[in-house]
Amino acid sequence: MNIKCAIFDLDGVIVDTAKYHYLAWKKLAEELNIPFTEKENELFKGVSRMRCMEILMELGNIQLSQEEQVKLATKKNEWYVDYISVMTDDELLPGAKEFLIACKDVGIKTALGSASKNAPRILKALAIEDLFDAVIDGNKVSKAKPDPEVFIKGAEECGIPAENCVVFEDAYAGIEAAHAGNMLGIGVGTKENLPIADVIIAGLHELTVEGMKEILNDK
Ligand code: B16
Ligand code: MG
Repeated sequence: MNIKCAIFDLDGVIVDTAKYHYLAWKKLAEELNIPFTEKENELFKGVSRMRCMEILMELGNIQLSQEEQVKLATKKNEWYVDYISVMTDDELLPGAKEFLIACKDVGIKTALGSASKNAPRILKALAIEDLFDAVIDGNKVSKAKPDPEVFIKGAEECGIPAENCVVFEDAYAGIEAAHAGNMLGIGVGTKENLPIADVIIAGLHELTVEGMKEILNDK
């Protein structure tokens, strides 16, 4: 496979925003008297805000009107935005910025493919918005991962065919989305959590662009 475009998920690949999502959902869960720990929070990773709200209702075995769900999810988001408003580039995951710069240096296009509607704000806080040729986020897609829409749009905006794109993802549904879009999926995490990934790395600090090209040449 000849790589021409690398598409990156945000939370869990470039930055660890999961801890802030966790704190905000936990605060809401407490208001609703729903037990909520880091274990339940795993279900929320890579999933859209309103789907998270539905999962929270399932966990608490409660039903709320659509209007009430939107109101509570908005409240959660306000707390989340407060948490991330003080975020700095110290919170970039190891090797992420260096890897993006190295891709640019060798002419590999870069795209963001995230479910988060807060992605532009986060990229700005981390001062990495200039390192992406395309930013596709929760504001630009109508179908959530495992649907490939977010990655297909990223490839299109970069002008690269899917067969020359690789996706970096920490969520199982994200690797499924890459495959559904005819792209290879590099799992950021463990083989146990991401058994369907084409390659597994613990983080971008483990990989050089040359190393990635070599691995992908055989795929
Ligand atoms: P927001 P990713 C995802 O980001 C998070 O993993 C997930 O926990 C969150 O619910 C989702 O974004 C939506 O975020 O409420 O900010 O729109 O992994 O797709 O970059
Ligand atoms: Mg993620």
